[in-house]
Amino acid sequence: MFTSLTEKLQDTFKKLRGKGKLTEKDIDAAIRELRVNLLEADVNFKVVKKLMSNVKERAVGHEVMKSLTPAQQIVKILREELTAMLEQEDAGLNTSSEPPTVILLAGLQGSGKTTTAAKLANHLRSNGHRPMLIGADLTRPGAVDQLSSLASKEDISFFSEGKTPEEVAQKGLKQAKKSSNDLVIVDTSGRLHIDDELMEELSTLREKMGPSETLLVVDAMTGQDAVNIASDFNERIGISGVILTKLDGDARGGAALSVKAATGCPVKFAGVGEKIEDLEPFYPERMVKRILGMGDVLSLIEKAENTIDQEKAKEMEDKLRSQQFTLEDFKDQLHEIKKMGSIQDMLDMLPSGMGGVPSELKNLSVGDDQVVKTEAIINSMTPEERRDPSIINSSRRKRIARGSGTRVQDVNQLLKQFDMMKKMMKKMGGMDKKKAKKKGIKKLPFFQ
Ligand SMILES: Nc1nc2c(ncn2[C@@H]2O[C@H](COP(=O)(O)OP(=O)(O)OP(=O)(O)O)[C@@H](O)[C@H]2O)c(=O)[nH]1
Ligand SMILES: [Mg+2]
Repeated sequence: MFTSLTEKLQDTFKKLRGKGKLTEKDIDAAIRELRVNLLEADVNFKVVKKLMSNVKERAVGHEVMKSLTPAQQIVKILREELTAMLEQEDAGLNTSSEPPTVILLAGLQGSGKTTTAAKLANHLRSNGHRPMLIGADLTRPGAVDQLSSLASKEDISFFSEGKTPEEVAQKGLKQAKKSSNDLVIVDTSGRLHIDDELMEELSTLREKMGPSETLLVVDAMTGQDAVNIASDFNERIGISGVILTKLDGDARGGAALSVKAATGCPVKFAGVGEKIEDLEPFYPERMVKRILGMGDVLSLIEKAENTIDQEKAKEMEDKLRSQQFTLEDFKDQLHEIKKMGSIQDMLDMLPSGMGGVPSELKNLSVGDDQVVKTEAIINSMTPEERRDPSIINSSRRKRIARGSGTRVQDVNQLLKQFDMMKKMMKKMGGMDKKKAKKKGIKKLPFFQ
């Protein structure tokens, strides 16, 4: 993603790096280069102009921090200006106070509407919604089947009955009400170009459905075209936001950097691959970090969170709340933790102040070996022992160690860790859900 722009920017920064103090001439030269970098990345020229004038003003002015080299200073300013440019207050999705909320997806042919519809449904479901997908693309043969098979693969409700797009959508909405889906996502047909027929179809759908969101799906790789398409759609039917797809294949970044500034439409989500989980909310800071080549730890964490089996997490949460967390569940959970990397990674996501995370727990490594060992130990226990570890006396410990090919110390350690984990969970499990969410505990897989 953004590789060519990032490389160019880094080259420009490298040239500045050796300098102890930047003169106005150095800054001018750097800004000229940055301008070329951005234009080559297909960033809208008006956006580049504004951005560079802001950077220059601040770089030449008195804003110099002692702790930074002049080159770092420029990176810092550019980073802040880019972030400010991408920042949007209206980034979240609007929902209807009278469910089901309607989300209408629009866009040109092949932009990624159908794929994005399924990704979005999956994303929203993991945020607690009960979405239904409505296939209202009756133009392209196979379009309905494409969405229906994505839906059934992911076990998402699906509807597509009717002769016209609006009939399908309206019937779908009725069905959603009946089956208590709180949200519908309507996939519509695409065209090669913006034409009157498409606009009419979409306008009718908007009128009849009263969507809370009309989201334009655009291919980020088309750069400036994406900006023009967004402007046109916005003028003709009015859109509430943009979903940029195929950012994973976009080396230049022009669309990501320009759409908001050039059209005023917020970018709400980014498609970053072909798989169902490859959709993320558009976070300006992260985008900028990626563009400037600063890595993106946050996104990685979030990805890991989303790979966690949602249903299992829900089940786990219920068990935790009712204090029925057993060693069997602990064993299952180990696999989830492993997906995160380590238990340390998971615990690090707890808000500080939740406190009292015992160091023994922190040190619990969850490499493959450890998981295998822990599983072996738990497998060697009787169902009764798994339910109630307090009955595991020293002779039972010996038997379990023998049975699992481990040492008694290993069994002891596991039991101790389990006990602590349970205590910690109890503390959180007792908290009401809202409070836990507020404290950020929802980040813990159990609380998703
Ligand atoms: N790499 C990548 N591919 C994507 C992304 N989003 C969609 N695609 C691919 O783009 C192609 C077109 O996607 P569709 O969802 O069928 O596009 P559409 O807008 O519904 O197309 P029409 O219904 O023909 O208008 C598919 O091969 C998708 O897998 C993305 O974020 N990254
Ligand atoms: Mg489609």
